[in-house]
Amino acid sequence: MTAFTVLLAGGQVQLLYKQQPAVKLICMVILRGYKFSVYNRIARIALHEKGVAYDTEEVDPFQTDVPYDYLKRHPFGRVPVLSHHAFDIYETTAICRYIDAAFEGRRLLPSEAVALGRVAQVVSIVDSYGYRPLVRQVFAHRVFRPSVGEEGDETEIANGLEASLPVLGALDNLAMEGHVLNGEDFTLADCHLAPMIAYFAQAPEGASALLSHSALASWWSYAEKRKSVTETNPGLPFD
Ligand SMILES: N[C@@H](CCC(=O)N[C@@H](CS)C(=O)NCC(=O)O)C(=O)O
Repeated sequence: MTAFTVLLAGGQVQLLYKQQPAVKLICMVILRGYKFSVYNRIARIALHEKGVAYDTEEVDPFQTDVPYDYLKRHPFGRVPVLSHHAFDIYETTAICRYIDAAFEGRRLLPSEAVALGRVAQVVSIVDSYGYRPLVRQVFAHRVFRPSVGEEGDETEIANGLEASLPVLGALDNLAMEGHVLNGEDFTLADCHLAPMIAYFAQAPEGASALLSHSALASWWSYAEKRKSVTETNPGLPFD
């Protein structure tokens, strides 16, 4: 602390204290998760969109020794968990809704009923039908595993590509309709989808499947340049 005096209107002198700039403030928001996790990145994109300052704590859910302290915060051992002061919350959709409601800034959920319904629909499609084929099958086996010196499984890639087509088709229809994924209003639907498409499009098969869905491809060419998306790009382990 630095002490300094000010002269008040009545002539009294008051001693005030000012925080030194070098003193680090304790961050109230911590995102606990795994750098390469798409779900971790969804929450990070929402935090960046709202301009929230946060710290990160690395937890790899794929290791066998996930710390006990973490499991107390997330009984299913997945990532991420958001901590805000003493409040912990897990499940990415819940985390993102909390971020949107708890912090100032532009709202990431539309107020209008049709668009609000579409946001929830995109999030649910991505979670229920998209994550596994796009990320765990196509990206993991074509891009991530080879990047760490492991062999990808061609059958997983082929099955993942096949299963990704109806997902891309459904998202393309929603982008074409224009209530969400429209390149104008960046919502929680964009936050949820961007990390999955970012990974999927790194596989050559993924990139060409995306290109044959023109509304979705055009949404991605807008979303991939968004600051919150570029700032949260985790790269690959040995980049
Ligand atoms: N329903 C969870 C899903 C989170 C999730 O599956 N995260 C992955 C990383 S992208 C994970 O923790 N996987 C560990 C595992 O499958 O054991 C959420 O919405 O947060």
